[in-house]
Amino acid sequence: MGQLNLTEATQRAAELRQELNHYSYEYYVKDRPSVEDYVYDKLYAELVAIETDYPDLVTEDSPTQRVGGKILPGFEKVTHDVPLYSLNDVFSKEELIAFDARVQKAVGQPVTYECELKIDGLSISLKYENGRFVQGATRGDGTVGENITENLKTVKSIPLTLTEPISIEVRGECYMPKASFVKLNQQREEAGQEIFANPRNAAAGSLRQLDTRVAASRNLSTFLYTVADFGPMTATTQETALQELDQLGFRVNQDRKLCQTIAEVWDYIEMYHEKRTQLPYEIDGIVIKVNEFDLQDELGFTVKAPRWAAAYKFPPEEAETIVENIEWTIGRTGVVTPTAVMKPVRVAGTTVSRASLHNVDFIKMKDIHLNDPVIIYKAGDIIPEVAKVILDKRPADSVPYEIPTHCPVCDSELVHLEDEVALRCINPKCPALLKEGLNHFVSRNAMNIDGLGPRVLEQMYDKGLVKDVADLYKVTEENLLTLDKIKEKSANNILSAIAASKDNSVERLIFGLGIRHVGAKVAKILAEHFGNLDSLSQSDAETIVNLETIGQIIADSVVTYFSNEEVHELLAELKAVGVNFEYKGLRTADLVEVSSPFKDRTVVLTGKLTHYTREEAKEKIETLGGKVTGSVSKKTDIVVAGEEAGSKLTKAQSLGVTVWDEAQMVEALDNSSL
Ligand code: 1X8
Repeated sequence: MGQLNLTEATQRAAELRQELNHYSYEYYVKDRPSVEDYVYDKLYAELVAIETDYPDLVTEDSPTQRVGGKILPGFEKVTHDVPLYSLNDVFSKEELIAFDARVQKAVGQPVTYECELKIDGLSISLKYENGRFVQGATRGDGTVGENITENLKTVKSIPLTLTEPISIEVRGECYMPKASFVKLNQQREEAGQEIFANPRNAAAGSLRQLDTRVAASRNLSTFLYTVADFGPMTATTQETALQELDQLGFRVNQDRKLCQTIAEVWDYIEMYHEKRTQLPYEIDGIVIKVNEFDLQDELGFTVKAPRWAAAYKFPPEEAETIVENIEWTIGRTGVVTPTAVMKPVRVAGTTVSRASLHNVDFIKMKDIHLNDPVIIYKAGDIIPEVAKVILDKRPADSVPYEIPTHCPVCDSELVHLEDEVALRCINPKCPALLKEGLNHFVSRNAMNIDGLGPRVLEQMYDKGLVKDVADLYKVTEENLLTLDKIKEKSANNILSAIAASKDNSVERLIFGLGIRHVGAKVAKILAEHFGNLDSLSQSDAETIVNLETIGQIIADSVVTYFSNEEVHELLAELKAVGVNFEYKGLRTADLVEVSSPFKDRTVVLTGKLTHYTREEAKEKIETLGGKVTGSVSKKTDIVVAGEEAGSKLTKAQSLGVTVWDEAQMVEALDNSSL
C-alpha cells in the first residue's frame, strides 16, 4: 500500500481509531473479545504507520496513546472536590442486621439495598470534561490524593472518551487480576527482584511508577461504582447510576444485586463468600448500599463514612492443620530453606500441604514444634503461610524443633555466615549445590539454554554426564539419548541451545557462574567495566569497589571467588570449549528490569550542574538505560538545563522537547531503581 495523502490518512486514521477502540472496549470493558489478536494487531500497526507519517493526526483517544511513554519527575497533589469516604465495616450477620435496623429506624421505612463486591485494589477518582478523560487521582487520605492521570491512561478499561460529551467525576477501584499478579511475581523472582506481597500492593506499585510504560505493562483493570459529580447524569438510585456508568463506557461489575430484604443481602454475602476464590480478582468483602439516593441523602454521613452503606468484611481465609514434618532444601547459593509439610487442608479454594517457613529465625519466632496444630492462610489469596501455632492445643510432650546442623544432602556441617538469617551449606562439592548451580547456569538471565529443565539436569548429573558447567559443553547426542524422555529431536534442540550459548555476551556467563552477591545487574556492570572475564578475574577488590553502585561485600566476594584454584581450572575448560569471555555491549535493559524515566531515553545535559558533575550525571543516566548525547534534535527526549543554559535550551524549547531543571533530574534519579 502506497502512502496515503493527508485527506485519505485523516479519514483512515479516524476509521481505525474507532474500530480499534471498539474492539478494545469489547475486550477490556465487556470481557468478550470480538476479534482475534492478530486482526487487532494488524489494524493497530496500520494506525501506527499513519500516525508516524502524519504526527498531527494523533488524537488523545488514539489507542496508540495507551502504551505509556511520558516521563514524570514526580506526582502532583490533587485536592478532591468531594472527599473519598471510608466505609463502616461489619463482621457478622448480627452486625449486618443491626446496620439494617439503624437505617430503617432513621428513615422510618423498609429500604432496598444494592449489594456489590468489594474489590481489593486502589480507590481512584476519574474526571471527565466534555466527555474527555482529563484527570485521574489516587484516594490519598480521602481529601488529598496524587495525580496519576498518565498512568491511568494506560489502563485499557478506562475510557479516554465517553459515549456522551459530558463533564462528570466517577470513582472506583483499580486492581491487578490474580493471574497477572502471579505472573508478575514469577518474572520478578527470576530477575532477582523483590516480589509483591499481594495484588493490591502490586497495583499500587504499578500506579506509582514515574515511567508510565511500566504501568502500561502491568495489565491493570478497573471497576467503577460511585459518582462524585453527576454533571447531567439523572440517576436517582445506585442501581440506575451503575447502569448509566455502564452506558457511558465504564467497566462496571456485573456480579451485583438489588436486594429487598436483609435476608436476601445475607444470601448474596454467603454466595460470594463461596465464590470469591473463583473470581479472577481479589475481593475482601461485600459493599451494601441503600439504593435510593433520596434516602441516602436523608441518612447522610458521619465524619468518616456514609450512614447509608456498610462493608461486610469476609473473615480471613484461614484453616487449621498440623505440621507433620519440616523439610530442608538447598538453593543455589547453599542457603538451606525450611518448608512445613502439613496435613492437607483446604484454604481459599485449594488444598494446601506445604508452606515455606523462610528461615531458622521464622521457626524460632513462631515457636513451631513438630506436630503442632497451626493456623495457615494465603498471602494475597495465593501463597500459603503459617500464621501461628495454636498453643492451647499443643501436645503435652511437644519439644522445640531441632534445627539441623548438617546438610540434608551431603551431610557436611551447616554454617551461619556473618549476620545472615540463613543457614548455609558451604561444601562446594555438595551435589545439591552443584545441581542448583547447573540450573542457575542455564537459566534465562544467565546462559539462557532452553530445554535443560531441572529434571533433565538432575538426570545428567546423577548419571555422571556433567559434574560442572563446563561439562555441559562436552555432552554428546548419544549421552542425551540415554536420558528418560529425550528423543533425537529434543536432543538436537538441546545441543544447539548449548552451542548457541557459547556466543553470549560475557555478563551472562559472569552471572551464570553463581558468584555470591553477583546478580544480573552487578554482572552487567562488571562486564561493561572490565570488558572480558580474564581482566575481571585478575582484578583486585579496590578496583571493583570503585565502580558505581558496587560495595565492599560484592567486591570481596568476587575476589574470593577468583582466588580459588578450581575456579581457574573451570574457566580454562570453558575457554577451551569455546565459550565467549568478551563483553558484547548488550544494554542493561535487556537483562534486568530497570524502572527509570531515563530508560531508553535520549538525554542532553546543558548548563551548569551543581548537584552532580556532568560526568556523574551521564554515568548515572547510562546505568539506568538512558543515552546521553551532546546535541539537541527532534530525537532528544529530555533536556536537563542547569544554570546559564544557552542555545541548547532555546533549541529544545523551539522543538517542544521536554525540559527539566537540575532538581527535577535529581528527583528522577532518586526515584529510579535498577
Ligand atoms: C470501596 C470499595 C467500594 C466498592 C467496591 N470495592 C471497594 N474497594 C463498591 O462500592 N462496589 S465502595 C468503597 C468505599 O466507599 N470506600
